[in-house]
Amino acid sequence: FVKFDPEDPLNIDSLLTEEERAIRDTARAFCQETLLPRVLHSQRTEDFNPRIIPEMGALGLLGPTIEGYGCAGTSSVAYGLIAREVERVDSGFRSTYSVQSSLVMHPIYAYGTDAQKDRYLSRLAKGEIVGCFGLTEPNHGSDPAGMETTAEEVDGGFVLNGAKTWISNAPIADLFVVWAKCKWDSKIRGFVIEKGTKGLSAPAIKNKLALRCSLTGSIFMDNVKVGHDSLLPNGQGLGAPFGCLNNARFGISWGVIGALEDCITRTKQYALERRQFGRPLASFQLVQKKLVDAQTEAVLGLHASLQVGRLKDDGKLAPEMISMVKRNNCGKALEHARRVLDILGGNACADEYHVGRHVANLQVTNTYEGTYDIHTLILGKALTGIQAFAN
Ligand code: TGC
Ligand code: FAD
Repeated sequence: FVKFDPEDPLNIDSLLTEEERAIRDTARAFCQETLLPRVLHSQRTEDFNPRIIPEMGALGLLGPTIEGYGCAGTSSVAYGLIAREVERVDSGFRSTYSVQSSLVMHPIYAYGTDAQKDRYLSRLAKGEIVGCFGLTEPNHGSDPAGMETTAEEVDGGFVLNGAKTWISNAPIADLFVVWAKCKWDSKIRGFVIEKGTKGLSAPAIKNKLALRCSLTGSIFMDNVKVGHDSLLPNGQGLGAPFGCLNNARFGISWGVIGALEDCITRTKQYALERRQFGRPLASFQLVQKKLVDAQTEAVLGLHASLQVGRLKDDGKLAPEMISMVKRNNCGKALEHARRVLDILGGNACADEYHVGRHVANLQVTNTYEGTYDIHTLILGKALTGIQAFAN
């Protein structure tokens, strides 16, 4: 037998390439040395540090799976490993990262013209400009098909009207990827709108209970006139935004495990040091059970995401596979982060112990990009052949 390694219980290291391990180590060093020291300030003040995005860009972490345009051209697993390291520090930092990589760079790369790719991708990869992705509306979250935002063709381009809400990065975005129903054929299409366009505004949503390290805002479009070159021509229908969500949901499935792993590491250390009834907390069976249950779910979730990543890169992906790992890993991370939080006793209330912040954040990760229950229904439809979303 080999010695059991509690840091890597099922030896995921042996399933990664040398390049993936190197990328993970680079990301981990950056996140622990540069992001972690800033997290409490951002959490307390909701003050987003804009340096983070160019710092990630300088390390080649942004849009890593894209080929060309200064991007690294990595595997999907490497993208997942980066998300895990970023979210080990905070889900909000990972949100900023995911939106830029999967929800802004990906649609331009997959659905954009060569001119759009040349204009935006390398600047997004360097983090010189920041993007956001507007799908959710005040009246349409889980059912984006009902969106009310419209695009109308006019002389010289399009006019967009509507509102989006709960949009990550919107208040600092230079570039807005916005999804609208086109009046001429009722199909949903993506538009790239630059900051400063007349009629476009993106006020921040303040005083959030969670994800305080990333900025969130609304997008208001009041007769926003854009040229024909703002349309993403190579994607139409809801499948286009869902194509982006597949990538982001995949990254979230890795990221939330990073957050859970951080909760386990911190509460285990606390349990070893804190004594009650003359013994360390770690010596009590109930405390050990909480830690072991959490560790088991974290490692099973990680290996499932690894398998989905490999299938994705081999062209053998079904979107339901992503629903399965997004749903399961977010649900398990929230449940077990909440359970190990108990180990901190009264100190669970203190932000410098970090675990309570992860628990609050994980409620959001269990909600955005399709709630836990929506992914249940996606999988329920695949399992039974019957859709249960609507009449
Ligand atoms: P439905 O009829 O099932 O599908 C409509 C069309 O879309 C296609 N499709 C997909 N294509 C690619 N990948 C997928 N995963 C796809 N899922 C569906 C489908 O084939 C169909 O194509 P076509 O050609 O036949 O038209 O759609 P529906 O209206 O019944 O909706 C079903 C439902 C509930 C599953 C869907 O609307 C859904 O997933 N709702 C959740 C909404 C959501 O995830 N919103 C995310 C907003 S973005 C966000 O939260 C970013 S947070 C970022 C951060 O900060 O990290
Ligand atoms: P609703 O759709 O109103 O759902 C409310 C509840 O009803 C949920 O529990 C849901 O599961 C349940 N429900 C809904 N329909 C059904 C059904 N048919 N059967 C059973 N139960 C159902 N969106 C973006 O477009 N871009 C972003 O960058 C972005 N960032 C976000 C950042 C944060 C911090 C947050 C909180 C949200 C963000 N979102 C973003 C929005 C997010 O995707 C939505 O909140 C999410 O999709 C849920 O939509 P909703 O809030 O309208 O909830």
